[in-house]
Amino acid sequence: MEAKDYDVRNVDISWCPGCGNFSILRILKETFAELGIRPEDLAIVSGIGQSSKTPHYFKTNAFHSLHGRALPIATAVKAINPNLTVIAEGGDGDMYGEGGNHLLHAIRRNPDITNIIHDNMVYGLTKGQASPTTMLGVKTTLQVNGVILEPFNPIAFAIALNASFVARAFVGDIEKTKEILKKAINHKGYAIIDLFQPCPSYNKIQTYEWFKNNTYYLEETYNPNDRIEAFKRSLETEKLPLGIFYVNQRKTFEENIGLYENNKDPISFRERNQQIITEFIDSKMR
Ligand SMILES: Cc1ncc(C[n+]2csc(CCOP(=O)(O)OP(=O)(O)O)c2C)c(N)n1
Ligand SMILES: [Mg+2]
Repeated sequence: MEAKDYDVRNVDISWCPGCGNFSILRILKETFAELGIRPEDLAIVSGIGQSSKTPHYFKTNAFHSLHGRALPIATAVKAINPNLTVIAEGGDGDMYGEGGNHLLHAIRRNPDITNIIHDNMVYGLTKGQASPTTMLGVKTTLQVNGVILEPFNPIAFAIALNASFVARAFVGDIEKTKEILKKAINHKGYAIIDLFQPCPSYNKIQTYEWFKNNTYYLEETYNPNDRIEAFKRSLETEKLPLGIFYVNQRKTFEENIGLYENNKDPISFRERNQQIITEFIDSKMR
C-alpha cells in the first residue's frame, strides 16, 4: 500500500497556498498506507469547511455531509459495517461549533471511529470569522475589536466526558502526527485528535512558528490512563501540550447495540436487513 493509492486524478484543490490542509492530506494518505488500509476498506465522512473538503481529494468511500453532521453519519457507517475503518473529519468551526451537540453524544456512544479536527482556530471557508477555538482578544474579519469569549478547550471537554482516546497533534510535525494517528486508528472506540493547522490566509497569529513556539510534547513517562492528571494537563495554557492525553477501554457502540454478538457479518450485507432490525428493536422494547 502506498500513499499514491489514495490519489484522485483531475481534481482541482481549492485550498490556499501554504494551507496546513495539504500536509494533513499527505499525512492521512501516508498513515493509511503504512497501516495497510486499502481504499475500499476506509470511509471518510466530513462536514462543511475547507478542512471538510478533504474526502474529495481521496480515492476512497467518502461522504461530504452537512455542516457539523459528520459524527452521526460516521457512527451509522461504522454500525452497519464494522469492517470499515471510519474517519470523521472537519474543522474547529464544524466539529466544535455547529456540530458541538453531536460531538458530546458521539463521545457518550463511543463508536469505534477516529475523529480528526483540523484546528486552525478560525472559520477558513467563510473568510476568517472567529471559531470556538479562536483565542481571546484575537481580531478577525468579523470580530473587529477582538474576540470576547474564552476559547473552547476540546481536550478538557473530551476528558471530562470520558472519551476513550484523546490526543492533540501539530501538522508541522509530520512523523509525530502520523504516530499519534496510527494509535488513534488502532484504538478500539471513539478517538478524538485535535490537530493544530495554520491558516495562512485568515489566521495571521497562529502561524507555523507560533504553534512550534507555543506547544510541547507530553513526556515519555506520562501515563495516559490517569484521567485526573490528563484533565490537569489539558488545562495548561502557557504552552499547549501535544500527544496522547487520555486513553480508556470502554465498550463500543457497535458492541452495545448487540447486532454482532452472534453474527459478525456487517448488517449492511445481511439478507432481510429490515426484518433483523425490526426483530432487534422489538426484542429491546419488550
Ligand atoms: C448551517 C450552516 N451554517 C453556516 C454555514 C456557513 N459555514 C460554512 S463553513 C463554516 C465554518 C467552517 O469553519 P471550520 O469548520 O473551522 O473549517 P475551515 O474552513 O476553517 O477548515 C461556516 C460557518 C453553513 N454552510 N451551514
Ligand atoms: Mg477552521
